[in-house]
Amino acid sequence: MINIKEDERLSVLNHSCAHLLAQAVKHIYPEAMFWVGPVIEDGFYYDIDLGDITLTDEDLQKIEKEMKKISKDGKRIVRHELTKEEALEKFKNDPYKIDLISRMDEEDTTISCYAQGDFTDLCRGPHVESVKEIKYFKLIKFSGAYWKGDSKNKMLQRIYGVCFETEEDLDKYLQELAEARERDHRKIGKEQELYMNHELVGAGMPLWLPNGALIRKQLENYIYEKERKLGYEHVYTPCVGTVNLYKTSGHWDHYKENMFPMMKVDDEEFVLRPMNCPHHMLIFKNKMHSYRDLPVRIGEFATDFRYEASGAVKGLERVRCMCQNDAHLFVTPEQIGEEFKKVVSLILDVYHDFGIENYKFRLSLRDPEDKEKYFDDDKMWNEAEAKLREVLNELGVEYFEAIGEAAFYGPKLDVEVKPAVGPEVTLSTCQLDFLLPRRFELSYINSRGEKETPVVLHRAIFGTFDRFTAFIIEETKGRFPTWLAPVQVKVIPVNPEFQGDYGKEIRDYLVANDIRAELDDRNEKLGYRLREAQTAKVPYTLILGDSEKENSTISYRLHGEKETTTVSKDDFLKMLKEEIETKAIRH
Ligand code: TSB
Ligand code: ZN
Repeated sequence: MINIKEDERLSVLNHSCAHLLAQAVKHIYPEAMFWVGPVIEDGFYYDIDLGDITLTDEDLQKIEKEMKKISKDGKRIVRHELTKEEALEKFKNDPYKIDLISRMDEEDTTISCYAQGDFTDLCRGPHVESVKEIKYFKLIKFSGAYWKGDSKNKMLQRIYGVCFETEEDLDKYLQELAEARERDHRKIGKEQELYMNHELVGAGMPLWLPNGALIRKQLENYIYEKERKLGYEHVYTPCVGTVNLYKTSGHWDHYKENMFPMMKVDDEEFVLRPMNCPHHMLIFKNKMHSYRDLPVRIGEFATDFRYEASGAVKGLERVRCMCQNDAHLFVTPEQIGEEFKKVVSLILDVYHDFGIENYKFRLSLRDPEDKEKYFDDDKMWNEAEAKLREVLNELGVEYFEAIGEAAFYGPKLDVEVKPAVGPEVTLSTCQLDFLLPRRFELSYINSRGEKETPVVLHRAIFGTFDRFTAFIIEETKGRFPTWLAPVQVKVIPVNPEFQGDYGKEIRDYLVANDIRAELDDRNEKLGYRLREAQTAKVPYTLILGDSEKENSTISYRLHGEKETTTVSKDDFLKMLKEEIETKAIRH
């Protein structure tokens, strides 16, 4: 989808449309007061104080209608300049504007306003010449938003909208938006009963329902096998640690705002862990290591807790309780390049298996100015960053660089993907770290018999099972490949009275052969039961009538297709097994 903020003309048009929105709101709600109305990637929003009023869908339609009317009137948009003093006087009854004006620089004496008909707003501009030009727009949604994003402040009403130059552009955008909403993992997650949330458990704490749990289990088995083959050793460790553990690692100083607060138990101070590195460092330290043992690769499907702002929490994609597909690889300095390459290859391998094609590699570097977040050792940073760049160039992988995105302990390679709705997120990550091994005083005996500090690679291929599942739901639009589908085969006897037993027999045969098969022998019309299997996006539906029963065959229909194919049950099983074995992707 187009990024409106990056298109100069569209950006101005959307900004003017935000003013048009405000004017319409003012006509309908004369008491309304306005905070800010910026242009964003997918249009604009305006934060409005409507007193005690909470908007409804009908209100949005009413406002949109009023906007159309004002646009038709076609008033010019005129710029006025004021001194700070004049501005304070003009807006003296509007605490929001006073707040904005007061914070403007004394030297920055000219303050501009834009007027259109009976409405004036404080604004830097620029704007289109007349409201006539604002024709093809749509109000998209509304939500509550705290003033200045602070939950201690008043809740304002935020209205989102979007504006284009032509009707076709607007229609195309709305069509894309509708499709994106259709594949939003939160929608499919509900429809297919993959996960749920409950306020008694808490925001960002998903409960995985049986269907979702089945998918997750497949993902766990899949990556576990891959990692085992690559020499990883998996462990289990507690999802808490003492404050001292996180002081030792540096998280307490550099990552505290992302952590749940400390809790006291007897004389110990604990935190819910946000990362698993410290635990794995201690496991490495538990034993003497020679350079011959390295790399040591410690993996864990580890539960972590992070404080994410309540507004940022989103389905399975951004949660407060997550499970990382984590590993820490302890290597000699000479092994960094080789091991980093192996991780990148594993990422590519996994993406290939899932048919993931739209992603970007981001090399995340430190911001050398930010001495607070990043530990101060330029030599170490420069070396680490150069090393990652070198390997990426060697591999011929395309990537872009992002300053200030590194972890506090080192630079990293992140894989960025775009969800159906909302901004890009990181899926996989591989992070280079010279710092934590030192802080934990880790060592191994090198080939000269001396003690040396290992280097650590932190890596998560799926990122978290939570985020990866969200992504895979959206990639497949809920049409999971057969190996991942919670229910792989739905067995439907045409008439349960006559072929019910045969249906049971086939279901039992499939289940005994490790296929996730379910029987639908309810007393419902065949069409109804077939439709339900379609809606649930079950890969295979078996339709069993008299002829199938007599000939000991089955007739199957692939999801989304009309035609049925008749084969023996053994042939069907063989075909299914092969599809599952090869993790075939459904298109
Ligand atoms: C890779 N210590 C490293 C680890 O060894 C680490 O924790 N890295 S991380 O902070 O980048 O997190 C790993 C992955 O978790 C990210 O790449 C991202 O895919 C996923 N992740 C991060 N925050 C969230 C969240 N709030 N919800 C879901 N997944 C998340
Ligand atoms: Zn780590």
